[in-house]
Amino acid sequence: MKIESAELLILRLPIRFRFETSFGTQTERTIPLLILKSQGLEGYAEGVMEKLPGYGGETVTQTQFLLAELLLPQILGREFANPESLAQFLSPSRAGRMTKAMVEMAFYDLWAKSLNLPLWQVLGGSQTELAVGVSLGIQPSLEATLALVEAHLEQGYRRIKLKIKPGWDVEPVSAVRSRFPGAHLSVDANSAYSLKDRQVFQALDELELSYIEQPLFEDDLLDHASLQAELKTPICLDESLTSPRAVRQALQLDAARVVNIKAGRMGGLSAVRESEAIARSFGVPLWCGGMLEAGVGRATNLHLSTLSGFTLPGDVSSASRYWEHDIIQEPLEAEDGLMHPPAGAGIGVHLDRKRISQLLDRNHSAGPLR
Ligand code: OSB
Ligand code: MG
Repeated sequence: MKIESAELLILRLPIRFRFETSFGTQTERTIPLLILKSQGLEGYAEGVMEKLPGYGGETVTQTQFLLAELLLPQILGREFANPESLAQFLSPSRAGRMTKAMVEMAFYDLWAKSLNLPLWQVLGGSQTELAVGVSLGIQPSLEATLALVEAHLEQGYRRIKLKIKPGWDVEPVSAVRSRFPGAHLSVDANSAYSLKDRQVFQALDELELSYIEQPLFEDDLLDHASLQAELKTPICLDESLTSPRAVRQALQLDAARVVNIKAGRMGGLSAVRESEAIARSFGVPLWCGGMLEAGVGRATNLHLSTLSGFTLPGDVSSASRYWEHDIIQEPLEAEDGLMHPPAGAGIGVHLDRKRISQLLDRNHSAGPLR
């Protein structure tokens, strides 16, 4: 399939809540939306890079530069036999993983549409009823935390993840655990601690958490292994897992016993498929992470969550939690903590062009790239 042309739109969406993590507070997202065209079809992908580096270090401005100067000149007008061969073609380039992921994912959508198959089938997924959870940001008070957890448990979410940071960890998490003894609970530190903070993790280890996500810095694989050896609670890595290689090495070192998968962070869906197979071979469960995606990214996440290794509830909750008005026509909503990949070819969703035109970020030039 030949990639005939590409269009990049940069959108700005206000988030319906204030999302505080150990690395900062987000109230809106700047979302690059890539459209690849071929044979009268359009493939869509959302980028998860940020306006300013926070979580993963890649920015929207970098992405615009890489697409215009490096990646699109290489792929436009070129024939690719399938998405894996595009991923292989891109892999030697040192371009940002999130940018390459966006290109590869848009081509996956295009490819699945050309086969007239839903993306999940092309990926080799099998489970189409997906248990999902929520990631709750740091709240201004214990009362607010308890009320938010209660509201989401009442809605049926199958796992509650609490963001923690130094100074906001053992106390709020213990309070939530005492109030909701049977809840499936986890915490996410987003790399905010070091091995000097052992007592925090010893205390959290007593709270029957499903896992502790990314406690230490992203390149501290050895320190994660030494922390894991001291804990009964599994460590789940997020930021550290930037490739299938990183997944294999983390699992070989016993630096993690649960794997968070994000297609953007790992460079695309081919890397996700490889990582899923590796984790499965180690008997390690996976779940699909989230990056506050709008409808296109959320739909892609639902499709990839159908792979059989994804046995834990992911961070893929109702779109209406995040957005007053999404960028796609289809609602993507959880019911009793369950979601389904959209039916239809490719990612199975249609852009809401009118909404998108209202959201175009005037600070960024956008439009057709060839
Ligand atoms: O660490 O999982 C994370 C959001 C942005 C960046 C990193 C993370 C997150 C979340 C939110 O936890 C997940 C979501 O609701 O999409
Ligand atoms: Mg995380």
